[in-house]
Amino acid sequence: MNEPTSRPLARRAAITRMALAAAAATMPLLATRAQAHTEKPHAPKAGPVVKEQKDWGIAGDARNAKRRIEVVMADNMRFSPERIEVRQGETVKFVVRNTGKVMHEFVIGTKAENAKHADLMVKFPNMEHDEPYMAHVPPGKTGEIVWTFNRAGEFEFACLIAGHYQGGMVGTIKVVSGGKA
Ligand SMILES: [Cu+2]
Repeated sequence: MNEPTSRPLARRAAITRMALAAAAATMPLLATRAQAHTEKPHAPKAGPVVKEQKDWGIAGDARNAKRRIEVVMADNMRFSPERIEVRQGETVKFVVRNTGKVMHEFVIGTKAENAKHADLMVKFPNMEHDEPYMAHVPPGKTGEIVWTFNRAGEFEFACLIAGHYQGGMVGTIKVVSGGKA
């Protein structure tokens, strides 16, 4: 109160410091997230799959997969089929074929999770990522994943390659609880 002229300056300095601190706090977070993805090689999976419960299910065992679903990915940014329905508790072996001329991927998740991940892929287009709920499939090749849908709900499968998700390369998976699928 006794230094009316110096106060606004001090406040501005404080605001700048806060802004810098905020920027410093977010930058490493992004870097760490991207790094966490790059640490995992794209090479074929070796050793046991880490089974982590996700909102959209958990990694499954191939021997429990009584159902096999073929999904085709094409350069028109579409999956075929675009809608899949499974029963809660069902373990599905997805055989994902890329009939296009560019890389595509099949990533299962919630709508929110895929959207978040897709944003990250736009910011870091070369970000490598590999999880049991993803299949990265080069042109002309076929990928496989085994997933257990132990939670009911509406989920998504998507190609998160920069531009593809935004181009509408998304499908839906409905996991129905109870006896009917
Ligand atoms: Cu794609």
